Amino acid sequence: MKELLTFSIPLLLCSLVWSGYLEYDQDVLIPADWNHVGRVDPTEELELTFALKQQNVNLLEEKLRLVSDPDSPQYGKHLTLEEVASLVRPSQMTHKVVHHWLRSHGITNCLTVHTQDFIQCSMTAEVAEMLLPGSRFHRYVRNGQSIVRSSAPYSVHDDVHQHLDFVGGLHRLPPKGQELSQEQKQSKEGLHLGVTPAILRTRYNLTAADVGTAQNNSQAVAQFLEQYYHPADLAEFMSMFGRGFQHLSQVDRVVGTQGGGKAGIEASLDIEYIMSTGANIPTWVFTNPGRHESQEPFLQWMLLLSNMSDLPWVHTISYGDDEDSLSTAYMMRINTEFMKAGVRGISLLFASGDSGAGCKHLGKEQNSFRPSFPASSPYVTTVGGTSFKNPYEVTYEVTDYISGGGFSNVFKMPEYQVSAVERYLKTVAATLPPKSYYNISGRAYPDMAALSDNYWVVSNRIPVPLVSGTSASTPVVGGMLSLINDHRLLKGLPALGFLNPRLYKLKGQALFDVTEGCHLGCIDEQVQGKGFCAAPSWDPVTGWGTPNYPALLAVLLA
Ligand SMILES: *[C@@H]1O[C@H](CO)[C@@H](O)[C@H](O)[C@H]1NC(C)=O
Ligand SMILES: *[C@@H]1O[C@H](CO)[C@@H](O)[C@H](O)[C@H]1NC(C)=O
Ligand SMILES: *[C@@H]1O[C@H](CO)[C@@H](O)[C@H](O)[C@H]1NC(C)=O
Ligand SMILES: CC(=O)N[C@H]1CO[C@H](CO)[C@@H](O)[C@@H]1O
Repeated sequence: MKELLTFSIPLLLCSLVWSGYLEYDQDVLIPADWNHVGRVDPTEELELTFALKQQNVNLLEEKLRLVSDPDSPQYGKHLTLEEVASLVRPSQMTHKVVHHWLRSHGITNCLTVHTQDFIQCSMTAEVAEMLLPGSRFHRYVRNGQSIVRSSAPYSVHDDVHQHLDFVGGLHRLPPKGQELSQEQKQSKEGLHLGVTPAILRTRYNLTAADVGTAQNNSQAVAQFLEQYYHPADLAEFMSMFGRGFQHLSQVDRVVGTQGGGKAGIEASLDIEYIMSTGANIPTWVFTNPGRHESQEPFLQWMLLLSNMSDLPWVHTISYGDDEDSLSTAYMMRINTEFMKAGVRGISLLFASGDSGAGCKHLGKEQNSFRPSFPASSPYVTTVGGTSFKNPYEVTYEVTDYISGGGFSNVFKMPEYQVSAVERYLKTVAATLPPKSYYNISGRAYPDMAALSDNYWVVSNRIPVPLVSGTSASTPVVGGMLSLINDHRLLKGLPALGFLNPRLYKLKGQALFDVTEGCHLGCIDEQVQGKGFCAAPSWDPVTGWGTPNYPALLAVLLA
């Protein structure tokens, strides 16, 4: 289906002549599971988000490197939102040109964010289509959810082209959840060792004393689909599984609007597990189904981060899209947004995905792996998945074959991981998949991992077994990083912030190395269902491995 998009090349050529396509490589096809309702009435109000060109992005990147590198004198000297704003705020010229452009179309109903690099405006569909030549707005529905998107690529006038990164609200669909599977991998039901908070705390060496106590520590999960957690499920989960360690049974703060209806397994899982490893730490839920049908929920969350000066230190996010479905302009800009968070001392953790290396069909008997974003961003910490070697006992961990991993086709390999990745490629050279399947110069992920198989979740008041996915491992790691932040804050040290430069310098110290098993790849003659395989030290399946909490605490407190 994606191949149809090659029509974007002639469009790009003509764009040079009259007006610019900001996102010429954006996938504009709406998947068949969304039903087309029809054209949007010209008088209907839409809400679009304009990502204004920022200043000093190179300086921001350098600053992030310095505050995240434990060997730099600037380590931990994080910026406030105000300081980030004065660094990246768009130029006066950019503001003038963009505002003039909007006003000349009668668009005046706009909000901005603290960093002034996003503007969100309402306008009628008719005005939006005039403003953005090429766009044509339609309504689509799926499972009772309704969205408005453009069926064709949009362009912008030459005058504003250089002042914008992209316009949000036209193409990207609410992000896919990392498909949680709930199937059994072994045959004897009931005999499994289901993963519960007690099992995780045993495996990762958390004692009853390992709970949060600091005054102003907090952690968060973000939800984007029609996914809600129910306070009653969380309470029930904690009463069933929360014995033996002090914990909270209520969310501290919900940012955004929780819808009604049924709880989602994903939302229940995230909140129940971040609050079990990051026990007793105040927890926020960011929930954004999109206030308006034309909003992109993930982008809305990014805007919130740029508009709130007081945020939790750790955020875990269990969603992602294929890199090749998103425009480069969009991914580059979102990556800058991750830098803006990291430089403030915020740790962003993303699930690595549940399709192993992924697979993209390029042509007849020609495939390649398929990286996912934001997992492939160099400025987030990406978490893969593992299983117990023996599913009936707390043993050492092996690769969970679904664990997402590989190499980005968009982001260059960051300096902090070069030697780790080179070492891997050398160690396993003889058994690597053919080079045509992946891009050896790209950002390699995941960075670390945790158990992702056979979790117990309470959803809609019912204990549900056998829930699996990197959606599970991500909040588990997030909770443990929050506990480490807790100790750091008590000692007057800054929060961990963007962890990767420090994580890679540990070279696997304080982590349980995962060395067995391969994840999924393409089902074809060349690779026969396999992607990459775990190996000693870092690998693109489980990263550096899983946390040995007391050891990790010790090295990250030093
Ligand atoms: C950002 O926050 C300010 C208040 O602090 C608010 O007025 C503004 O509407 C917010 N922006 C968006 C896009 O919601
Ligand atoms: C942590 O767990 C591992 C494996 O379960 C065990 O070998 C080790 O002794 C434990 N304690 C510490 C402090 O690492
Ligand atoms: C490989 O990744 C680099 C960035 O690391 C990118 O510039 C290049 O286009 C990618 N190649 C392919 C075939 O996607
Ligand atoms: C991020 C966070 O939890 N901040 C809290 C720090 O403490 C003040 C005062 O108690 C709260 O208002 C913040 O929400």
